[in-house]
Amino acid sequence: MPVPASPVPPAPAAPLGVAPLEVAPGALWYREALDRAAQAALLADIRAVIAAAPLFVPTMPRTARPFSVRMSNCGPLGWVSDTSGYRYQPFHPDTRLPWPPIPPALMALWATYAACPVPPEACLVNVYAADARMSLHQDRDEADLTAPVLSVSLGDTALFRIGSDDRRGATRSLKLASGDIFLLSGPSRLAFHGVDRILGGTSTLLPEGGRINLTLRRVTAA
Ligand code: MD3
Ligand code: FE
Repeated sequence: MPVPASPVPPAPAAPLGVAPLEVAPGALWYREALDRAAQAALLADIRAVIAAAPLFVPTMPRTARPFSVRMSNCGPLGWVSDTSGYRYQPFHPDTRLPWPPIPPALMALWATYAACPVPPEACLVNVYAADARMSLHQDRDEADLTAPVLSVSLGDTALFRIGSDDRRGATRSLKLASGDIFLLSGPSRLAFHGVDRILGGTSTLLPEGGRINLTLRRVTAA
């Protein structure tokens, strides 16, 4: 049976009793959603993902300039960038092996927070050293731009910036801390956003310092 086109799902009621802050229409910030034990368990899962799918350094399509953020993925698809462009593909760019599966704990977070009837297909793992950043951009490499994106922050706090779907529009800055969950749905799905800097020494979760951000994404249209 074909799945009928559905409108962008409404914001979920506060899961686990954590009230979200709606920082822009459809952008829901669940501060301290994960306690320390849940963060540590997720970190162990992601260490295993990185052991199977080593961090790679993406490069800008036009200039071949390396990103300061290192990346990996899990799930049937993973986001990569090189001189051929930005894209999702089912295998690691260096090892050519399939990406490892999305850990069950992350699938459970999608079920709890995303209010999306279809499962995520990609989890992008962004690893920020103390001096890494991510310039203002939109996420629009996904064929399905109606599904939400779910972000989980681990480690040092990020000074994160989010605007509107107009690059020249006003932006606001948020400090995304370890254990925060951020859901981008509705009009905010196409908001420009980036990471201005990492605030060193703000978390003890990662012994090496820095930050890991996980984003769960739906890629293909139903
Ligand atoms: C707003 N990552 O991987 S997560 C990215 O902290 C990315 O690593 C940042 O931007 C990071 O593409 C931000 C929060 C986030 C993720 C996806 C979004 C915000 C978003 C998609 C649309 C609008
Ligand atoms: Fe993004």
